[in-house]
Amino acid sequence: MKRVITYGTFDLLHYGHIELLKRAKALGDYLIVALSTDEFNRVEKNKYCYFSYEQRKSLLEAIRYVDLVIPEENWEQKKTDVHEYHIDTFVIGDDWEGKFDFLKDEGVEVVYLSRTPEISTTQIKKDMAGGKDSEKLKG
Ligand code: C2G
Repeated sequence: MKRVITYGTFDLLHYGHIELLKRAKALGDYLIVALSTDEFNRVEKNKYCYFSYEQRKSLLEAIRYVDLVIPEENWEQKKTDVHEYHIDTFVIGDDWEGKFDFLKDEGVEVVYLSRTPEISTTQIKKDMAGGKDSEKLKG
């Protein structure tokens, strides 16, 4: 059984996230998502989520590609997570290209997948804030 892990905030879940999770699962048999907690997002990523950790967790658990959701509470845990969960492959979007190559020293394959263009949680928030004037929301 090939075990894959990925990390992220996954707020306002969208098709870019789904495409990432779908491709991540295709690299193995079991996919773990380490989901950034509200505190980690706020303190370390300066992200303020629309959905709480528990809400984001339940959304991810409803996705067919996801087998387990665990909390991401700090930057350092990846090094121990890969051993604790017997991970074969670490996967993340290529906006992080090169940032996690150190995991290769832990015997883990590191894969950076292309991001899905034109969609992001930030863009969704901007478009929704723009209301009827937003290009995206023109009926
Ligand atoms: N993603 C994507 N395409 C998009 C948007 C996001 O492929 N249009 C991917 C990101 O590259 C990431 C995952 O979806 O692999 C989750 O994205 P975020 O929630 O923005 O995660 P991020 O804040 O990058 O957190 O320790 C690592 C961090 O927790 C990663």
